[in-house]
Amino acid sequence: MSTPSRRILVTGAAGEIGHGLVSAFAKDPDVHVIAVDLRDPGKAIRANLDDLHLGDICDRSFIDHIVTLHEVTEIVHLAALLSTRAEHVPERAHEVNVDGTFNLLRVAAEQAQSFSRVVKFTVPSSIAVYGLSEQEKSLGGKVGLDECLRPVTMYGANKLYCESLGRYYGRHYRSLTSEGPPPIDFRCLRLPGVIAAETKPTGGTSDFVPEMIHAAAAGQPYECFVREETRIPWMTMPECVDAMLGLLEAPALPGCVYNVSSFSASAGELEAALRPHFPNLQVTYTPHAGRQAMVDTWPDDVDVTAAMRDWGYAPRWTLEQALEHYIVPSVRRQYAST
Ligand code: AKB
Repeated sequence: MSTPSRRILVTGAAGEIGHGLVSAFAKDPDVHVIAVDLRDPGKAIRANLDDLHLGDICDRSFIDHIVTLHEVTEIVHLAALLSTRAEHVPERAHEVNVDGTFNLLRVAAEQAQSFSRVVKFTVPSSIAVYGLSEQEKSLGGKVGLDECLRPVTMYGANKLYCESLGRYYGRHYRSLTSEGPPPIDFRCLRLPGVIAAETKPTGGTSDFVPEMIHAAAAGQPYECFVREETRIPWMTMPECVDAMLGLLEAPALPGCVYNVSSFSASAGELEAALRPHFPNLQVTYTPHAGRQAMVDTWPDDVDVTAAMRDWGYAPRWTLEQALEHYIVPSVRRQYAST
């Protein structure tokens, strides 16, 4: 049997995006998937992996060993501490989100140089890189890729820095001395709030929408930790996985960082859209001052035209379509079987 030409290292494979991506990769016989996570990703994900290594991305010799052992050709770096979790342990968040990413970029660059071939490096960023003032937020509308980049959270600051670090490795690495092309093909997707019906989120500040959906399906009341009118952009998990794959598979790109989003909705709009599907839904709003302040600096919506123009990204669903085609049937199925 010939060796698969794509050997992809996926960090954070046990998480929600990891699950979707790994099962998509498993369909391609030309892809060998090597996963890294702190915890065992469970049977379903394990079945789609060629190799699994349990360990910490902050441990450079561990990463170095795996990348060299498998002669990794691509890295999909999903491991991160999300915004709410990161505010509780900001120093640890910096280690994981920044030092971990730096380790991977550094090892990827060494790997590229050893084999004289560019290593593709794809990573999610987040709307948390934005930091709108009260006045900017009050204007509403779509915010551009390069506007209002003043994050107020550790997670947002980490992600914004990693966008720059990736751009450096991808476009400007050792610009004074190096003659060849940069060692990394760096691609970064700035994600909105992502809604997964299969798993309950933890550690994020956009969790209020997925939490409300899961409470609705479980027939439980939901106490929302932000105000009813709190609005940010969203996409569902299948759309997120498709967007990651679209970015990953695209030929050479003019940009490094792209916004994606399917629709913009407030907590109250989601509640109203859920009610026809779950008429007994009970939602109360008890804003948590700290989490509200964080989400208030994130845009209502983002401009996705660069992604549409450069690699054919197309938002798939409106809120109502997302509920009808994915969220409601999937979440119902899940709670019917528990
Ligand atoms: C979070 O809430 O931290 C994430 C994000 C918006 O990146 N879901």
